[in-house]
Amino acid sequence: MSFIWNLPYQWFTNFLSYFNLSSKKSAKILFIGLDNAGKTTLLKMIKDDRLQSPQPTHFPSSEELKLGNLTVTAFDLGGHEQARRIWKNYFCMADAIIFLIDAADFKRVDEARAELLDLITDEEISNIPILILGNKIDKKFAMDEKILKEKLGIGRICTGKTGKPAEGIRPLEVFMCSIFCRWGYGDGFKWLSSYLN
Ligand SMILES: Nc1nc2c(ncn2[C@@H]2O[C@H](COP(=O)(O)OP(=O)(O)O)[C@@H](O)[C@H]2O)c(=O)[nH]1
Ligand SMILES: [Mg+2]
Repeated sequence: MSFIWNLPYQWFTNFLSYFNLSSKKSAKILFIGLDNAGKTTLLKMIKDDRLQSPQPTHFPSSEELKLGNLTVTAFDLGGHEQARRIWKNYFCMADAIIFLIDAADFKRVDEARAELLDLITDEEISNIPILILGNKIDKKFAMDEKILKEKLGIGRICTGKTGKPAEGIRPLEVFMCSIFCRWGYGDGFKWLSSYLN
C-alpha cells in the first residue's frame, strides 16, 4: 500500500478532472503565449497525466490535444502575420484562454505584455475568461506575482482568485507556477473551471 503515498498528487487529479464538463457537451481551451513560455511542456504534462491519451496533433504553428470532450490547442504568439490570422480564427470558438508567460524572462516581458494587451482588447473575445500562468518560478530570478502583474500592467483588471466578478466583467487572473515542479497551475485550472461548468 505504501507506494500509493509516493505517487505525485497530480496523478490523482488529471487535467480533465478539473474541467467537469457535465453541463456542457464540449469545451475548447486555447494555450497561447510567446514561444518558449512552456506551452508544449504543459501540453505534454497534461497528456502524460492521463493513461492512454492520444499524441497531440502537430500543425505548422499549433498543437492540438483532444481529451474526451475537451480540446486543447496551443499557439505560439509573436512573429508571423499568417500564424496570427490562424489563431485569431480560433478565438471565437474558445471557451477559455490560458496565457503562458516565462516569468524568468525579463527581456521578453514587454513583448508578452503587448501580446496580452492585444488579446484583452479584442472585442470578439471580450467575455472569454483568461487565466495567466506565470511559469518557471523554480528559476532563481523569476518574477513574483506582484512584479509580474506590474510589468504586464494588469494589476487593476485582475478579478481575484475567489468569488466571481460582477456581471459583464471578464474573469482574468494570474497564477504563478512551475510546470517542471508540477506546482501552481492546478489552482489556476480550478479557478478557470469555475467559469466553464
Ligand atoms: N525552469 C523551467 N523551465 C521550463 C518550465 N516549463 C518549460 N520549461 C522549459 O522552457 C523551454 C520552452 O518550453 P516549451 O514548452 O517548448 O515552450 P513553448 O514554446 O511555449 O511551447 C523548454 O526548454 C522547457 O524545458 C518550468 O516550469 N521551469
Ligand atoms: Mg511549443
